[in-house]
Amino acid sequence: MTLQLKVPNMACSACGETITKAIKTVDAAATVTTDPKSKLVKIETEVSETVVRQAITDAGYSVA
Ligand SMILES: [Cu+2]
Repeated sequence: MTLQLKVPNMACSACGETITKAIKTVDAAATVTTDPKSKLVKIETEVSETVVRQAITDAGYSVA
Protein backbone atom coordinates (compact mmCIF):
# COMPACT_ATOMS: atom_id res chain seq x y z
CA MET A 1 0.00 0.00 0.00
CA THR A 2 1.19 3.51 -0.72
CA LEU A 3 0.61 6.21 1.87
CA GLN A 4 1.10 9.92 1.41
CA LEU A 5 1.23 11.93 4.62
CA LYS A 6 1.83 15.60 5.26
CA VAL A 7 4.34 16.38 8.02
CA PRO A 8 4.30 20.19 8.42
CA ASN A 9 7.21 20.33 10.87
CA MET A 10 9.61 18.43 8.61
CA ALA A 11 11.92 21.40 8.06
CA CYS A 12 14.95 19.95 6.27
CA SER A 13 16.43 16.77 4.83
CA ALA A 14 17.76 15.74 8.27
CA CYS A 15 14.17 15.73 9.53
CA GLY A 16 13.33 13.59 6.50
CA GLU A 17 16.05 11.12 7.48
CA THR A 18 14.79 10.97 11.07
CA ILE A 19 11.29 10.28 9.79
CA THR A 20 12.56 7.66 7.35
CA LYS A 21 14.43 5.86 10.15
CA ALA A 22 11.37 5.99 12.41
CA ILE A 23 9.23 4.40 9.71
CA LYS A 24 11.87 1.74 9.05
CA THR A 25 11.75 0.69 12.70
CA VAL A 26 8.14 -0.41 12.18
CA ASP A 27 8.69 -1.73 8.63
CA ALA A 28 12.29 -2.38 7.64
CA ALA A 29 11.17 -3.10 4.07
CA ALA A 30 9.31 0.20 3.66
CA THR A 31 10.25 2.54 0.84
CA VAL A 32 10.14 6.12 2.11
CA THR A 33 10.41 9.32 0.09
CA THR A 34 10.48 12.62 1.95
CA ASP A 35 10.23 16.13 0.53
CA PRO A 36 10.88 18.91 3.07
CA LYS A 37 9.69 21.52 0.54
CA SER A 38 6.21 20.11 0.05
CA LYS A 39 6.25 18.51 3.55
CA LEU A 40 5.08 15.28 1.97
CA VAL A 41 6.19 11.82 3.01
CA LYS A 42 5.42 8.96 0.63
CA ILE A 43 5.59 5.49 2.09
CA GLU A 44 5.31 2.13 0.34
CA THR A 45 4.62 -0.27 3.19
CA GLU A 46 2.82 -3.37 4.40
CA VAL A 47 1.97 -1.93 7.83
CA SER A 48 -1.14 0.13 8.53
CA GLU A 49 -1.37 3.89 8.24
CA THR A 50 -2.08 4.05 11.99
CA VAL A 51 1.25 2.38 12.78
CA VAL A 52 3.16 4.65 10.39
CA ARG A 53 1.49 7.76 11.82
CA GLN A 54 2.36 6.61 15.34
CA ALA A 55 6.03 6.05 14.38
CA ILE A 56 6.26 9.56 12.91
CA THR A 57 4.58 11.07 15.99
CA ASP A 58 6.90 9.13 18.32
CA ALA A 59 9.88 10.60 16.43
CA GLY A 60 8.67 14.07 17.40
CA TYR A 61 6.83 15.09 14.25
CA SER A 62 3.19 15.82 13.66
CA VAL A 63 1.11 14.38 10.86
CA ALA A 64 -1.46 16.75 9.39
CU1 LIG B 1 15.36 19.22 9.93
